Amino acid sequence: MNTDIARIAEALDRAARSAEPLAQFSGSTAFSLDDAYRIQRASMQRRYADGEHSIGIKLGFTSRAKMMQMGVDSLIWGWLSNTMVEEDGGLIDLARYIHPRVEPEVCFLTRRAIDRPLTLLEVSNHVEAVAPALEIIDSRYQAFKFSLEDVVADNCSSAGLTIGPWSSNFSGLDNAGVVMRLDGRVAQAGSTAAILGNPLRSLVHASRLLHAAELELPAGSLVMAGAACAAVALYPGVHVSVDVHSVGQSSFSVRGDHGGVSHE
Ligand code: OOG
Ligand code: MG
Repeated sequence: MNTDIARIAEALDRAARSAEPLAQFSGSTAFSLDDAYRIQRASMQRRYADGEHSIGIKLGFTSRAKMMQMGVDSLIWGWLSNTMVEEDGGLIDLARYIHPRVEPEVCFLTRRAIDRPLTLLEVSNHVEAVAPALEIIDSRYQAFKFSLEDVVADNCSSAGLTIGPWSSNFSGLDNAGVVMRLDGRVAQAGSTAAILGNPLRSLVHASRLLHAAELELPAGSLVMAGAACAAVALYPGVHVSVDVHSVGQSSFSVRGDHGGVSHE
């Protein structure tokens, strides 16, 4: 299996860098969920070896809307690296993505290291700030189709993100309205309550998952809580914004001059 882990990690890393999709692995090479996380770490190690560094983690499938959209029903997590951050309010080039989708999220900034399983009460003491965020997910698999093991191996489709201004207003975060607009029209709307009943619960789950993996997350890390609503495909020229009630806004525009080349 070790050679398979290295081989699959390399293929996924190459697919991400070249923006060329590949076939799912789980159909041909069966691997366990534990092995999928090993592949994820091995592919991130390749990026770190080339000078990238981790800035935190993301949770996936923390809402019913996302589970149903993708046909996957387990909470998953992956790594965020410094090169994934796109400028808030900036211009995004689709050329570095395969078939990107955008989804509305909230992002947390940790104040203390997450080094043990935390309760919901304890989590608040570990968080410095919250921000509205947009996550750009981009599966490295053809047609954005995958099994649970495939998507975990693929670092949970992590590809890009924008983070709006940090806020220390946590009141009402358990049921804050979320609206994502494409070119000013509402594309997805919901509530942060859709994220495990309270997005702070994403941190509770993160603390347990990190502990089980014998990992610690240093203070000053980002944690993306997972999307409250389904993801929407990006296209050249579109302007995307998210508004999280009482937290704030984040937005970006996609360059209009990329031909929208499909690799499928
Ligand atoms: C996997 C990533 C899921 C979320 O917020 O639920 C995720 C995918 O949908 O491709 O980021
Ligand atoms: Mg997400």
